[in-house]
Amino acid sequence: MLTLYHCMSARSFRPLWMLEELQAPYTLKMLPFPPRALERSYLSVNVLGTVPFLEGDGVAMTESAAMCQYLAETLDAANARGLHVKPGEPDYPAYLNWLHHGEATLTFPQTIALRYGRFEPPERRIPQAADDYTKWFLARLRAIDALLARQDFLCAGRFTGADVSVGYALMLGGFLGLVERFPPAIQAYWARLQLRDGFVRALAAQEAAAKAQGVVTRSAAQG
Ligand SMILES: N[C@@H](CCC(=O)N[C@@H](CS)C(=O)NCC(=O)O)C(=O)O
Repeated sequence: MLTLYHCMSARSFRPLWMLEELQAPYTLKMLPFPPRALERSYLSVNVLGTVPFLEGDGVAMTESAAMCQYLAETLDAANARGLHVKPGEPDYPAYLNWLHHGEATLTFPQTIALRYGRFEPPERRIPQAADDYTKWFLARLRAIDALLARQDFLCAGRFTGADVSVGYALMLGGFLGLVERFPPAIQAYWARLQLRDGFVRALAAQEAAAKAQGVVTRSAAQG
């Protein structure tokens, strides 16, 4: 069975959401944030000290977008849930693009905004960096805005792992207080994603696991 190491609403929410969409069995190990400082023993599991870490059945992965792709491909071989877009489908290139866009283009600037606006002690904060990278993130929403103005999901005419990857960046945008600054099509898309059973179950799963494992239930990103 797969084990997912997770901090409340951190990027590890991506594979957690995927596991819930797929209704797959898994073990959820909750960690305080940042584990590198607050749970030093975790470094012997993942030398980077980051979450997510997915292990079991020959798996040892540290990248959330790659996990979305891996889980969709391997846990739903018949693709009954449609979360994976196969190489033969016309939207396969778009699928890979948006899957990686969620982390590489959208989440990257958010983490700078969070670090220099919120996580660092006050004397080390850099308001200009936080502000600039918030604007960077909002400007990078332009590409998905153009798409979502004319379709419900990012690609293939259905909900896929790419929506989980990008959806998590929007969730983090919510923690940064930016939802009102999302363009209307993205606000509507984000509202739709939050209604999904898989998303609701993932929220409940992390809450229940945190309580059971004695980890605080508030995400560090919520400030
Ligand atoms: N590119 C990686 C980034 C992983 C990452 O940096 N995770 C953050 C949480 S959102 C983390 O563990 N930060 C704690 C630290 O850097 O010590 C992914 O998409 O999974």
